[in-house]
Amino acid sequence: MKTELLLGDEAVALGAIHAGIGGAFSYPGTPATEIFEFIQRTTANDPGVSALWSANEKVAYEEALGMSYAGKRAIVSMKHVGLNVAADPFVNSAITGVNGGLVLVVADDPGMHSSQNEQDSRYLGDFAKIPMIEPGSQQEAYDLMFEAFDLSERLQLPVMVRLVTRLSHSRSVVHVAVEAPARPEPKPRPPKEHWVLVPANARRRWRHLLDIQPDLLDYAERSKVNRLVLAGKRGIIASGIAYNYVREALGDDLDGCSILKIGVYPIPTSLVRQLVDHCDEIIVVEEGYPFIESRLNGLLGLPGKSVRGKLSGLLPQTGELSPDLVKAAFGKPCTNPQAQEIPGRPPMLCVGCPHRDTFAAMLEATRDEPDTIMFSDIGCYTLGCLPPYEAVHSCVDMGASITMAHGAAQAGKHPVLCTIGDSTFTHSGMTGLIGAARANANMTVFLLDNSTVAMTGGQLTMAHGDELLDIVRGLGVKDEHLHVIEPLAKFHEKNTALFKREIAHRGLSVIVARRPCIQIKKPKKTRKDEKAATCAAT
Ligand SMILES: Cc1ncc(C[n+]2csc(CCOP(=O)(O)OP(=O)(O)O)c2C)c(N)n1
Ligand code: SF4
Repeated sequence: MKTELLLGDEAVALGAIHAGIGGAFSYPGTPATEIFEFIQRTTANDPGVSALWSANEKVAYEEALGMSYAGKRAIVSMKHVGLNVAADPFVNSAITGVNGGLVLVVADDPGMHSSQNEQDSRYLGDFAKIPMIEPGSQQEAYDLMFEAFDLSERLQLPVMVRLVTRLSHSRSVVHVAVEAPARPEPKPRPPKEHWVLVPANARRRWRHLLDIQPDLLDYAERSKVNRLVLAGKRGIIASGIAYNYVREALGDDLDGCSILKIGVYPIPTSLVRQLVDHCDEIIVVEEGYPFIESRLNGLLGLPGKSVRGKLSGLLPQTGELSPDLVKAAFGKPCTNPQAQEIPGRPPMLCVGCPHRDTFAAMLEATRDEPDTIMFSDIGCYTLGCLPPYEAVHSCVDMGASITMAHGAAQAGKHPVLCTIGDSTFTHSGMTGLIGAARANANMTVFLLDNSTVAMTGGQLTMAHGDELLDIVRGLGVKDEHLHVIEPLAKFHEKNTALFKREIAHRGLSVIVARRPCIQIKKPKKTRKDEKAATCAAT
């Protein structure tokens, strides 16, 4: 073994490489982005591993599933809301089953450091009825990837590994293998009707998934990761990274408590029962929603026992946990100097950002139309909601700008504008534009082509420049109302005049605002050149 200083994301990535993956699939999203980036960097010269960004999370999941069906191990990684996008293949792949090990790594973002919500992916894993692994440290993140792939192949199910921001983005020394073991041979194909979800097959496969649930539970009960220590009458259940918070908060006092550490799901029922039988009081400490606590309480609570955690108000239900919050829950003084308030530093569009010039012209073009609705999407341009522009009136989910604008146009509103970036457009804006073009909806789309996925750190975009334009045309947008502008202050008058004309047009217009993000040195290559670009970089 050797030691490396790794982020939680990197530990997962290295674990996956050492477990013998044939491919990694992902769409950028904080705090999961570094998983894929590490694999892409590390395997750039290894023809046995393919690592290309995907157009969105559903695409990434399906590409990984295809690789698994073909018999190879695959990792697919995404942020928590990405799993909403990938929910359809995710849930159904539990019914078809997998072939080569398929591990889905989802990074949740409690506290919403850079997300639209703080949903807890354990509910989706539970819903799909698959095993889940929740590492509590960078070392576990590395070690448990081997287990995740083995388990996936043994049960022929996808396995979810759940991370949270604090683990994904903190570094620690990790003991890792000196070199990767030989990649496993591709697995032979199972009966092909497993994969064809017509009702007759799907009913059989669904029954099978229900029938193997006891095997999942048995695995969780026996897993070394789930550890029960019986001592005093105060019992603690702590999962994932929250276990470390409990250790830090209680120090030596932990010795007087009984504790169950959970890192593998389904929740190990018999271990929980032993703890509950032994203790009068149980405190549940978990990052995210009160997933374990609500199961423990059921509908009617545990008679004669006190169960406390987020539901009871002992710990907050919103935001991220911390050792200090856990200390407070156990009645200990907060001693961590880091808990001192750090003044907030709100994000803003960079000075010189192309989005600034587009917003400035949009605002001027609609100055006499106070009822204008400006739908938007997710990317750097979302910051246009802040002064001085306040030109972003909605940000709901990726791809929602064009579709919501179409809905408002169908409601008879005018003017209806929307802004969407190049990456969000190819993620899920394109499908909405087909409908808007077919309906010739009375709205103006501003496609902000800055040649990169800026908000998540400047990853490769699927299409930009003329390629993007070709896509827009291919979706049915007519040349008469398709324009390219350069968002620069010196073109402000000209751009504003064009915007006014197109907004007045009763039908669909698309204006592509094309200028690279100033944080990238030159326009990024598109996915077509990705492998070559990656190889050249090493
Ligand atoms: C479902 C989902 N996946 C990923 C993300 C992370 N994310 C936020 S914005 C963004 C893309 C931004 O790129 P683009 O639309 O081109 O705008 P830019 O930031 O370059 O202005 C991504 C991937 C997210 N918020 N939601
Ligand atoms: S990173 Fe690029 S796109 Fe984002 S605000 Fe800065 S200049 Fe604009």
